[in-house]
Amino acid sequence: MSHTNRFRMPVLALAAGALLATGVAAQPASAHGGPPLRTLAHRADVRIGTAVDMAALADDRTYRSTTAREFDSVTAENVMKWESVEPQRGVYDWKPADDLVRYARAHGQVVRGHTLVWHSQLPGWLTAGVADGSIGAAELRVILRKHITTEVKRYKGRIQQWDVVNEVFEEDGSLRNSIWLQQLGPSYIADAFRWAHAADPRAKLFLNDYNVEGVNPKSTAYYELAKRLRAEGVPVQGFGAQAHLAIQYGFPGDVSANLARFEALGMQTAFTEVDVRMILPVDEAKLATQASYFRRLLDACLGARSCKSFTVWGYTDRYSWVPGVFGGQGAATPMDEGYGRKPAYGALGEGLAAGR
Ligand code: 9MR
Repeated sequence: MSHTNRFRMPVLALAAGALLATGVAAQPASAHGGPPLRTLAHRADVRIGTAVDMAALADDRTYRSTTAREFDSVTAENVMKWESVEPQRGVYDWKPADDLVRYARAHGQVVRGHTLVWHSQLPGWLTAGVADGSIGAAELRVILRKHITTEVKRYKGRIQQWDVVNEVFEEDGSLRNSIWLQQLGPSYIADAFRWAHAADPRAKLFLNDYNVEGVNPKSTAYYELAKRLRAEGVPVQGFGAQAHLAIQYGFPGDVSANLARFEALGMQTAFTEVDVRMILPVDEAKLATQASYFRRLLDACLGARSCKSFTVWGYTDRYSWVPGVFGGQGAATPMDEGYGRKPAYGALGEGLAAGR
C-alpha cells in the first residue's frame, strides 16, 4: 500500500484548500520566519528528525529542499523494511535505502535505521514459507540472523540508531503473538540485539513502539524487558516512543516519568515517529491543541538528558500516512499539504529555541 501519490493537486489549489479548511492562511515555508528547526535543535543539543518518503524525495523539489533545511536526522519511512530490501529470497534492493543514506550524508544528517524485526511489512516469501511449513523454526532463525547482519553491516558507521525490534508488546504488556514469538520463542529479542551489535558495535540499538509515551502496562513491559536484558549483558541501548497521538484521546500521562525510568537504567530515549492527528475538518482550536501536544512531547524530551532525538513521522500533510489508515482523520503533521507552517511548526520552533 502506498500513501505517496495521493496529493497531486496544483500548489495553488492546495494553498486555497488550507485557507478554507483552517480559516487562517498558514505561512508558506519559503517565507522564512526564523532559523530552521535544525539550527535551533543544534543549540538545544537534540536531533530533530523526520521520516522520509523516498517517492516524494525523488519527485518533489520542495520536499527535497525542506527536508534538508529543517531536519538533521532522517528515518526511512518504508525503504529499510524487510519487504523493501529483500523482496525475493536472496534478491536485494538497496537502491532507495542507499539513496536516503547518501542524501543524509550530503546534508549533514544522521540516519535512524527502521526497522530490523517487525511483524509487519515482511516479505511474502517469508510469511508464505512459514505458513506452508517450508521454512521451519531453525531455518527461520538463520534467515533472521542473516537479514539483521546483512542490513546492519551494509550501513555500518552510517546509522546512528537502529530500531532493532519494533512493536513487540500488546497493550496489556504481553508479548505480541507474532511469527517471531510463535516460531522462535521470546529469545528472538535478545538474539536480534546481539546480532545487530556484532554487525555494527557503534550503532545505538533501540526498542521501539507506539502507545508507550506515558507510564502504562505496555511501557512497563518494555521497562522490565530492558532492565532484564541489560542485566544479562544484552546490548540494548535505547527506548523509542513512537508517539502517534490523536487530540481526541488526550495527552498521555507521566511522559517525563516514563523517560526518566529508562534513563535510570542508563539508556538513551527518543521520540521516533511523532504525529498528532485529529478528526477532520481542521479548525483553529484543534490546531492549537495539536501544537500543544507537539510542544509537550518536545519539552519532555528536552527535559530528559537521555533524550537526544525527536523525530516526526512526516512533516507535511501532503504525504502523511494518517488519512489512508484512519478514516476521517488527518492533518497530523506540522505543515499543511502546501508546506504552510501550522501552529505545531511554531510550537516546535519555540520549544527548541527555549532549549533544555
Ligand atoms: O508510514 C508507514 C506507511 O507508509 C506504511 O504503509 C506502514 C505499513 O505498515 O508503515 C508506516 O509506518 C509505521 C512504522 O513503520 C512503524 N510504526 C507505525 C507507523 C505508522 O503505521
